Parts: sequence; C-alpha cells; structure tokens
Amino acid sequence: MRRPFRRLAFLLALLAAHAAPARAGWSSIGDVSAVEPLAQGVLLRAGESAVAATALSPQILRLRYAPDGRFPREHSWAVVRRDFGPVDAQVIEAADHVDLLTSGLRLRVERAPLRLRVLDADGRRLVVDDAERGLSHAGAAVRAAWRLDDTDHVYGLGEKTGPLDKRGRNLGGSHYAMWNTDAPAWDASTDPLYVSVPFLLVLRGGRAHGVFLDNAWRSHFDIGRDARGLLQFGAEGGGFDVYVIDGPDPKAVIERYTALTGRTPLPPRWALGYQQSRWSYTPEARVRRLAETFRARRVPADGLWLDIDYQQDFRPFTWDAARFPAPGRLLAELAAQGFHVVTIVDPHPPCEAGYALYDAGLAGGHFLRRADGSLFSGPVWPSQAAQHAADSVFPDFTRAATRAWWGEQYGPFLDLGVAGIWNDMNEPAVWGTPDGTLPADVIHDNDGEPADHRAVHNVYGMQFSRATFEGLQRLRPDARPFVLTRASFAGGQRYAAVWTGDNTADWASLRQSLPMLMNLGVSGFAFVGADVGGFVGAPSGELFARWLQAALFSPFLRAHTEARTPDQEPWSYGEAWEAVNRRSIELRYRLLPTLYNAMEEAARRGVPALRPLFLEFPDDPASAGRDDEMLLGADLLLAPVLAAGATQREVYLPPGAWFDFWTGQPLAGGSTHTLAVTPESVPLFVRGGAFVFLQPVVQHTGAMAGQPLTVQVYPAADSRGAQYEDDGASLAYARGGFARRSFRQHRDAAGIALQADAVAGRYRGAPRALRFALIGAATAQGVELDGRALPRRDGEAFERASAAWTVRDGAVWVSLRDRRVAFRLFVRTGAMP
Ligand code: MIG
Repeated sequence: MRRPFRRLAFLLALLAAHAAPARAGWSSIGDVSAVEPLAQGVLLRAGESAVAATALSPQILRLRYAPDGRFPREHSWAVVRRDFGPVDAQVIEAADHVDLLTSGLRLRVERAPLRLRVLDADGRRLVVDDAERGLSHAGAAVRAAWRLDDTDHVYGLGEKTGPLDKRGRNLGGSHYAMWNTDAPAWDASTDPLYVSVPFLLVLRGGRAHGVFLDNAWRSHFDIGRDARGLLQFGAEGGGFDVYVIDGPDPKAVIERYTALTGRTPLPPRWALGYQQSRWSYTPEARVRRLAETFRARRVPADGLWLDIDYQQDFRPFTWDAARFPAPGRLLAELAAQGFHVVTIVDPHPPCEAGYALYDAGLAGGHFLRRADGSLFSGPVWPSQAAQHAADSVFPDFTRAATRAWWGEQYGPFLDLGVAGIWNDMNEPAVWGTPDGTLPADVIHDNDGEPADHRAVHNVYGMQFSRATFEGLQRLRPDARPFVLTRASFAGGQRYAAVWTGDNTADWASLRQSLPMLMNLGVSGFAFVGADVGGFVGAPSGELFARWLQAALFSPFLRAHTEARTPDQEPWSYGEAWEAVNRRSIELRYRLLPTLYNAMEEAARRGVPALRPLFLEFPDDPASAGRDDEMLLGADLLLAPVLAAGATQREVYLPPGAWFDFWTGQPLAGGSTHTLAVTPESVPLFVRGGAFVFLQPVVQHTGAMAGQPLTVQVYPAADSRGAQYEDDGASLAYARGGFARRSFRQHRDAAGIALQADAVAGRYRGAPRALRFALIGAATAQGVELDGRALPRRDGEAFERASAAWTVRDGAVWVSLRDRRVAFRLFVRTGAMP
C-alpha cells in the first residue's frame, strides 16, 4: 500500500472506532442451532450460547441470555413473584424463525442470526433487536441493542438526574450507569446517585411497555445517545435476565412491574405529615424547643428527626449521654405533643473491642471479610469521633442471619419510643477507598452463594433497609414500620421510603427534584421525597417557600439541611415567609385524606401517588415531556412556581375539563394558561368529575379523629370516586379493618344526583360530619336526602346543623352525619318539573 492510502485507511479505522467505541470486544450471538421446549416457553441454543424465553403471564415475557450456555441459579433480590398462574403459551417452529405466542404477546426469534422481536396482539412492536448487534457479550458482560423510534419517550430508571423523558431534550439521548454512589452535592449532571433501578418504561405512540433488567451488577443504559435509534443496555456480569412487560396503559406496566418486584406498603399516617430535620438537632433542649415552636406558631408537623450527633461517638444504637441524658423521657414528652421521632442508624459500627455491637457482630460472623479471610475495615463517621475514633466494619446484609441479628438491635430504640428509622450511608459509603465504597475483593454471603462485592454492591443498601424493616416488623408485629433509606435497588420499595440524598439549596436542584421523584414513582418507588430547601448550602426565604409549595405532593415531605447551616425551619425567614410556609403545610394537611387514598392505591396496585402527566394522559404529546408539573393521584395537578422572583407561571393543562382549586373557576384543558403569581401562589387544579377528599387543618395527624370529612365534587355528566380509610397505624386493614366507600355523580338539566354506596370494610372512625361541596352548582333550589327535603341553613347555623345545605362561593354545600349506610343526594338546579 502506498503511504497516502495507508494514512486514509488509518483515518477510516479511527473514524469507525469512534462511531462505535463501545463495540470493541463485543461478540454478537450467532445462529440458532437447537430449539428445546421449556415450561411456558422455549430454549434456543446458538452454538455455546443460549436464550431462554418464558411467558410469566400473557403480558410478561422473561428473556434470559447466557453467553456460555449456563444460566445462573434462580435467585433475585428484586423479583418476589414469578408465578402468575398457567399461561397458554404456544411454540411454533418455522424454517427461518421460531414463535412463542401468548394471548397478549408474540415473541419472534429469527434463526440466522438469532434476533428477537416482541409484538403485542395488535402487531405493535415492543422489542426489536438491532439487526446488526443483537444480544452480545464481552467476557462476563452482556448487552442488548433494541430499536428506538424517534417518537419514543423513555421514563423510569429510578433516581436519575436530567429530564423526565430520558430520550433527552431534542432527542439528544442519555446514558446512565447503575452503581449506588454517595454523591454529596450532586447536580444535574451527576450520575450515578444512591439508588439503582434498572427498569424503564417506553411510551411509543401512546402505548407503553416496560423493560426490567434484573441484575444487581454495575449496569448501563444508553438511551439513544451512542446511536440515536438504539436502546443499548446491559451489565458487567451476572447474566442477562430481562422482563418485557406490556401495558399498553403505562399504569398497567407499573402495576405489572410491581407485581414482580413488590409494592410500597401502606405507611403509618404520621409519616405522611410534615417532617422536620437537620444535621443535627442536639442537645435535647433544642429538640424540645423545636417541638414547642411548631405548636406555639401553629405550624402543623408530625415528625422530628435526629441525625448522627445524638449517638455516642457515632456508634449505632447508642445515645450521647450528655446531649440526650434521658431519651425515653424526651420521646414521651414529644409524643404527648403529637410528635414522632426518627433516628438515623448507619451501617458502620466501629471496630473496638468492648463495644457490644462490635463484639457480638464479630462473634456471630456478621462482618464482611476480604477474599483472604481478613476482616475489612475502613473509615466512615466513627473515625471522626472525638473519643474512641476507629475505623468501621460492615455487616453482611446479603446474609439472612446477619439481617436478622441487625434487625433485633432496634428493640431498645422502639422501647424508648423511637417511631421510625433512617438508614444512611448504605451505598455503602467508605472513605478513603478509590471509589468511595467497599473494595471489589470483599466477599458477601449473597444469600448462600458467596460472591465478591461487584455482584451485590447495588443491593447492599436495599438489604440494609430490609434488615431494618423486617426487624421492626418482628419487634412490633402489628405496627407499620417506617424506614427511610438513601441507597436502594429495584424492589426496595417493599422496605423503605427513599429520599434523594444531598441535593443543593438552589433553584436548579428544586426543579430537578420534580422529574427525579416522578421517575422514582414510575420505577415502583411510591414513597419518595427530596430534602426541602436543599441540603447543601442555605436557601433564601423565597427558595425555601417555593420548595415547600412544590413538595406539597411529595409523599415523603421533610425539610433537612447539612451541618452548620443557618436554621431551616418554616419560620426561619421572617414573618411574611412564615405565613406562606404555614399555609403550604396547612394545605398539605387539608389534602391528607386524598394523599392517603393515593398511597393506598400505590400499596394495592403499585401506581404511584405522585404522577407525571403522561401516566394519566399517555395519548397527549404535550404531556410527555412535562417535568415542571405533576399529579397527585389521577385528578389533582400542581404547577408549582420554580423560579426566583416569578410574577407569572405558564401552566399546561392536559385535555379535558379542569377547575382552579382555589376559585372553582373552569379552565380549558389541552392548552396553556398564563397565571399571575404572588409568593403565596400554589397553582393547583382539579380535573372535571373528580372527588377530592379534604379535612380541616390539624396540627398533626393524631388530631384527625372526629374532624369533618369534606368531599369536593367537580362537574362532569357522570363520574365516580372512592375513599379509603383505616386506623393509620396498624395492620388491621389487612384483616378487614378498613373503610372504603364509592361515590357516583350524575349531572343533567334537572340537577345533580349523588350516590354514596354503603361503606365496605369493618373500620369505624370517631363520629364526624360528612360534607359535600358540589362545585359549579350555585343555582341550587333544593336538596333532597333519600327523597326527603333537607333544610337550608346559612352561615353559622350550617356549621351546627346535623343535616342541612347552603350555598357558598359558587358551590352547594351539604352537611350530614357520617354513617356507614348508602344514601342518595339530589340537588335540584333546574326548574321544578
Ligand atoms: O456524611 O448524617 O445524606 O442527609 O444529614 C454525611 C449526616 C452523612 C448524609 C446524608 C445527610 C445526613 C448526613 N449524612
């Protein structure tokens, strides 16, 4: 070859390498060499490699790929259920392909080379292997390359930065890694963070399907970035075990994904109230003052949090005797004022002989060791103790006996009156190691099949929170545990709420919190929140107030800040902001019955309480990328103000009829409205036909009993609603101790007919009034209850009446005594017949 040609060839090779940098070393699966039957599926051999496809249900397909033909043991940290009953799955072999058919899905496997395609019953494409790449492997690493359309939207992936739609703005694509990481002061470009959920939801032409890679190794998701038309994903080891989940409704995808991986249990009600934290409230006098200030200033709150400084020398399960001389007495006093106290517990006991937890853990073989058998230790908080500074050891939470042992340790804390546990640093964070976590050669039990750290890194935090949850459950078998965790993995929603770690007190971090929390919900984590006000740094009064307003729909609502920042409480920014903040928290408490309803739906179906617009409006293109608005349940839309000094806010309302929550005024859906805003503005909208459940402002959830329940009914020709209640604390609901009631309205020219069904379930609350506010019915001429006229009583008289109606602010109000029986209201708005 002459020299210029050689140079050209070199340049071309360089270009080719640049176009597909990640392909080096990857070999694609070859031709199908044998086809064998499997229960509800088919096994395809391709030389040394094998692909197993099984139908778990008509809509859930499991695809496994073993490059060396050997599938790993049946074990999953994430999946708790695979048996959804018998599935009628047919295998049809043809000359050039093999089909696996269920009533809902068709898997077509081309034989030469082996390429996959999953279609639904209508022939819609869910999965299409890239013709060139297919499934591939490089050593122990595995990868798939599936086609993406330009109009696809991709959501989920748990706790990730960036926009709601992971195709990226303008289809720029994105790349995410799954590797739980302590990422202090993360920003919009940080990846990975603390939680790994290798699950995504693809919205394609208004129809959705899910893809779950059940693999706890470091994994990668390239969503159209390396190649615009490709979703490329895989893991660095551990095999390829993927679930393809059809909807086509996006909520059905989440329902099926959480049927596999479990759901967020119903939280204790107090955990849905306002939580106040900082690093750290200490000593006890300061905690007392904090509690008194909430009550004196009449800012509602349920939770007070103790960060690491309550402990003696940062030792798990200890109290600093100087700062907290009598924790039991303190907790009892706070409980009498309606406060629940949550304590932090980190997974890193110091190695110091004489410290009971260390001695017992060592004797029980609970701490992680390296491949050579030596105990692993490294510096974390206990290394900073003023006295007795020591490196820490790390319990092996992938070992059942260790989880049980650790779980027992919470006993004395519960006996003192601790209401919930906060698990931090569980990625785990280890200071002074090259990547801030355990070294790869630390060996874990891995549920009986020892493996090095790479195989279980991403579940360490989840298994820690599991040890906590299961421990609390065993210690108090009839109470709902409350656990908050920083690190977790797919399925971790079964054990703990998640907060998004060390965010920053700036507007960008506030804006980022919305898509992040919504995608956590799409990924099965229904109980989530971000530090209100921001953790790193100090917010202005305006930022704190706007953050609180934006967190109104966050299932977990906690203000928190780092050490040595100024006070970050609702009253810390002067009287004007205090009034704004009080109003935000009051609104949260008014909405608690609706939030509780939504959390019950999350516990039962997996559909998150906090929802992105596309979940309810999958056919609406304008909803697809909307990451500055959100829904609570199906019907309430919040468009918080997210900019400094804002005087107006553009609000997009999806198609349909909408009403302003504050004024009851109708607003057109499918369009954008410009709203003038002030510091107190909380732009809140209600879908036509909605039933919204409200209570009066209470100072804490313990004061809810006997309060009137108000049902706001928004106009629609026909609509339904339902409310769920229980004791808010125990597991009696699982044995029938709940109350569920369905409502139905019909509006026509004659009036509004409202039917309430009899209460289902055995829960009985305290006696109370039941009130209806029928929005858009100001022209009422009379109201009948089960065919008998109710008296009209206005003003104060209405408040006192046991059964009456009135007209207020353009709505008809009806007040009744709340009973369990069915009844029918008729509001006559038209002329007498
Ligand atoms: O190294 O416990 O994300 O919420 O306040 C920092 C102290 C350890 C990190 C958590 C943060 C908490 C802090 N922790």
